[in-house]
Amino acid sequence: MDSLAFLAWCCVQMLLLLITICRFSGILSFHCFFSSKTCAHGNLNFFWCLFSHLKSFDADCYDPLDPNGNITITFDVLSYVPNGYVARVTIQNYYQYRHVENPGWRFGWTWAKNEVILSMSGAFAIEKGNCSAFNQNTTGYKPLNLTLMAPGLGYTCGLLMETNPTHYSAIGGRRDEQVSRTWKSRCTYSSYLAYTTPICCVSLSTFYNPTITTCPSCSCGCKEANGNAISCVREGAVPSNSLGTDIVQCTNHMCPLRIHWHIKNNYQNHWRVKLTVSNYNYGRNFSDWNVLVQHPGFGLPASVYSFNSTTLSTIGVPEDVALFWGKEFYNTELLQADEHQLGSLTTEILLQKDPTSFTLRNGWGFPRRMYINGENCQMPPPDVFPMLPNGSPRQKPFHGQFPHLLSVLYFIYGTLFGF
Ligand SMILES: *[C@@H]1O[C@H](CO)[C@@H](O)[C@H](O)[C@H]1NC(C)=O
Ligand SMILES: *[C@@H]1O[C@H](CO)[C@@H](O)[C@H](O)[C@H]1NC(C)=O
Ligand SMILES: *[C@@H]1O[C@H](CO)[C@@H](O)[C@H](O)[C@H]1NC(C)=O
Ligand SMILES: *[C@@H]1O[C@H](CO)[C@@H](O)[C@H](O)[C@H]1NC(C)=O
Ligand SMILES: *[C@@H]1O[C@H](CO)[C@@H](O)[C@H](O)[C@H]1NC(C)=O
Ligand SMILES: CC(=O)N[C@H]1CO[C@H](CO)[C@@H](O)[C@@H]1O
Repeated sequence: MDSLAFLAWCCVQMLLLLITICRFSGILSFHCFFSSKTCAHGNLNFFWCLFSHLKSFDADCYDPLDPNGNITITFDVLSYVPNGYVARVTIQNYYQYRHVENPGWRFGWTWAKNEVILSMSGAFAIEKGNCSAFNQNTTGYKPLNLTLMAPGLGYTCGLLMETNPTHYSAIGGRRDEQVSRTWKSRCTYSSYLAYTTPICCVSLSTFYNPTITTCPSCSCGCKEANGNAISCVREGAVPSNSLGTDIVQCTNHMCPLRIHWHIKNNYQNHWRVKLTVSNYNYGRNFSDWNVLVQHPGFGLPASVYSFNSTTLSTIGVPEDVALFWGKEFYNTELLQADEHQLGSLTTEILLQKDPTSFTLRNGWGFPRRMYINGENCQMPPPDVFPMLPNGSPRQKPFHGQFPHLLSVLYFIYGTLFGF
């Protein structure tokens, strides 16, 4: 390999990171971090996905809230050298709320001929290819079978396709140059490929009804040995070797993550919600988490006290969509459960009322859909949502005449249930 070291080359541009001098065969993989929050809005509306015929399109592959989301891989061939070529590989995350968890991504491919990687910078080449199979007449074929682990399964990458060569500015912006050749591939995510069961569920409660609507049982698997049973540990019985493993506390839902939506107060012009995310996992922290809420109330300005937030533009989705994530140096990490408590994050949200649409009837005050880290959470069915008290004159839309009574009710329920 030493004799080939002179080919080492270096250059870093754009998001990623690697320069390869390519020549033989094998699978390349490297790991490294890449940007977690990339927001982009495209107008493309086509979408395909492997396995889309196996389960509902909506739930698994096509995400109507982020229809253009993709991870784009670009191979820019910068130059040809006597026995190979120098390429820059760029990975761009165009998903609005899907990031790469620890320990980071891995990316690889198979070579068309018996090429190898002679040198790389900006990433680590774990496997460089088979030097014994090296053939001096090999030229620049495009890599095949791209594989992206981010960090687990879930992504399917298309073939690398020839596109217009990338232009970049050189000499401090005074010259526009282009690379020799550019190939692009689009990788898309399917939670069906990544997880066999959901990883999250939603529970609901209100100030006006003492009944808590729990997560649907067996949302993420069942405790009992009835086919899709998963193992769990009793509350408080922390396993000693849980670090880095997915060991969840036994619950009726068996989900590692739960989001609780509590309608807390109803004021004249505002209403207040408490949002709590709980981690039932004894061996896993979630860093740079995000929570997405689809709910009609978020079109108006809202005050979010403990999380960072934004509204997302979504085309063709009737309700507003808000995205929440942690505040730096405060709660960007959702900690694992321990023997005393669950990992937890919480915020209150003060929402403005739109007098034409606001109501507490018929479950209007509950979210339509919630995601955590881009994974859909199991919602309870609407027929078990907390109801307004039966026969009460106050089941008409609330208009602020009753805040006193409601706050007393809330106080009682809040004390009983510890919201
Ligand atoms: C990937 O997403 C970006 C941003 O939404 C979009 O501009 C681009 O066309 C998409 N790529 C493909 C191949 O669809
Ligand atoms: C490497 O290539 C040589 C020659 O083609 C072959 O005999 C050997 O089995 C290959 N090794 C691996 C690990 O593929
Ligand atoms: C790689 O892709 C080619 C077609 O591009 C296919 O024929 C081959 O079976 C794939 N190999 C693997 C290991 O997936
Ligand atoms: C999660 O974070 C806590 C606190 O920083 C740390 O003690 C624990 O080891 C972490 N767990 C894992 C699995 O990394
Ligand atoms: C909110 O998020 C933005 C983007 O990630 C960040 O720049 C800003 O510092 C965050 N604010 C707080 C208070 O963490
Ligand atoms: C493209 C090219 O030059 N291919 C040659 C590679 O080497 C083999 C055998 O050494 C030749 O048969 C090919 O023509």
